[in-house]
Amino acid sequence: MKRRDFIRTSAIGLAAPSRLISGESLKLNMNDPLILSTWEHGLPANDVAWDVLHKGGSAMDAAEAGAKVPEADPTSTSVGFGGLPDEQGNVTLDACVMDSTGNAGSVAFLQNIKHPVSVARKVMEDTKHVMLVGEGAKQFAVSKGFEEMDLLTDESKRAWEEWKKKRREMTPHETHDTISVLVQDKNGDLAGACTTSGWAYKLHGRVGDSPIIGAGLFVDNEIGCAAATGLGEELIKSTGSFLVVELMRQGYDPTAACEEALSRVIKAHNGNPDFQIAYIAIRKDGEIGSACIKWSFDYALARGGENKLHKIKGMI
Ligand code: SD4
Repeated sequence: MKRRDFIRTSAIGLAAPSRLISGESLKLNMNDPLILSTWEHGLPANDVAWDVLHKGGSAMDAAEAGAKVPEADPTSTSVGFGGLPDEQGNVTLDACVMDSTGNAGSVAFLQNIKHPVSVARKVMEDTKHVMLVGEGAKQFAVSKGFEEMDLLTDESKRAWEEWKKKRREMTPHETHDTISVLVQDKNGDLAGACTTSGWAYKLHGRVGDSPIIGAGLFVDNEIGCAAATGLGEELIKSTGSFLVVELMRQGYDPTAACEEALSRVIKAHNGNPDFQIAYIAIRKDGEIGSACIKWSFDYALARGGENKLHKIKGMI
């Protein structure tokens, strides 16, 4: 083991408590709901989610409503309507939801439907399944009353045509901004939603982490919840969001849990990955955390009547 790795491992070893925690041991801070979401478009998403909570909606209602904000916004080029297309010019969308009962729904490689997060919720609530993909997901959405529409805007079409001239491979951090929304309502219940148009100019048919339960999002109402943004392939391989929640169960605080999950990815890439992953996490007692591999990452936090963007620096 290299010295640097040894120091990192021992430092984490010291920080990590040795016993598993249970929900009962985390004191709930009732009546203090909070919404935590990714990137700057998390701010307007949080506003809408907050309204939903204020009107008595559940954590799941709020997370879905928040995620729908960038989905509908054509200037948000990595989510929903206006999202950058795959290499063939198709906008293909991934989304999932998970609620406080541990129930989950997801859609992947969905086309021509503006609100994949709402289709994911319908999969969760109206079917026996967790995940629908592609044409089947679209047929299901249409059967539930979702309208088909062209999601490629003039702007995103222009960007794709420009890209086609050189066909340079883009990594998600260049076109980033998946939205993940984590919510704790006034009862202390947790829920989350995640939605994206994925890696810009990807291969047709590519699916990222965002619709994969445990990769892009995971909720365990006893312990906490976590969600991700960044290079989906690496998030899938590390079962990232599930890992963050499990580390919180082992006693890591939310930020330490995000860092430990990322340190494994960093190590797997010889200490110097050339991509971004960022996590956000809420522990059941209302403590929040976040970490990112490199560069910087912004998360939006709404709590106590304030909705603010916070910038964090990368671990390497
Ligand atoms: C993906 N995780 O499809 C998404 C991309 C992303 O910010 O999060 N971008 O891999």
